[in-house]
Amino acid sequence: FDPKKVKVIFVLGGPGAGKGTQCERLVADYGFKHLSAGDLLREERNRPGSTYGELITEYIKEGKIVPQEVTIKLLENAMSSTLASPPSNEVWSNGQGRFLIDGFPRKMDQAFKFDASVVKSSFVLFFATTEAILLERLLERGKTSGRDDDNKESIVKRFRTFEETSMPVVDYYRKSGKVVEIDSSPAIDVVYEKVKVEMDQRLG
Ligand code: UP5
Ligand code: MG
Repeated sequence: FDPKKVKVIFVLGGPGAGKGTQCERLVADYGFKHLSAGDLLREERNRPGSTYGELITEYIKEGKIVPQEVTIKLLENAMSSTLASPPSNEVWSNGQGRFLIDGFPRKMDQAFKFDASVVKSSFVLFFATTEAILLERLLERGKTSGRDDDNKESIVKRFRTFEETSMPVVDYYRKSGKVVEIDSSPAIDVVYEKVKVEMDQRLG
């Protein structure tokens, strides 16, 4: 597809930081197409006949990053099918697409590959809060989410991967001035108000 026709915003932050929650609101107010890398991986794992099912299950439980080829392919496919049948809203009808890519890139090789071969992001929304808050949110969600990584053992592994592997990506984009950091400790509405201010400044 033609990268000039789309605007991509990466949404990063630790496990449970509120990426998905804030993206949902942005979809409603700004006409974004929301693509969560984690959701795409979980869908692929559940797809009958998927070659990668077992691999994805194992990586997610261990909080490790699935090899980039798999994730980038899923994102590219999802972007292509969105462009083939775009959401019916004003933004997309004007021929300009907007994507929120949630939970990606979370490893340097993914960042390099996606920037070079798919499309460069306009900026990065980074949700930051403490591990204590993240843990509380994830354990609470784990009571009903059915996600097999919402348990204490997997959560601790996800935290470690985030610090060691994903924070370097945030710092890398920070050096090029692309990171918009938002404290996601307060209530959902309070966080979203801040997100909107940043969006309005950048999207015009
Ligand atoms: N909540 C949210 N905001 C709140 C607030 N301000 N105040 C109070 N509560 C708040 O929120 C989490 C929970 O907190 C919810 O119950 C929510 O109501 C509440 P959510 O919006 O779901 O947070 P999010 O940041 O989306 O958390 P998520 O668990 O989805 O983050 P992860 O990054 O861990 O999960 P993801 O699905 O992105 O990835 C899962 C796994 O997939 C990874 O660990 C990895 O193994 C694999 N993966 C890859 O290998 N490669 C990739 O590129 C991407 C993923
Ligand atoms: Mg999420």
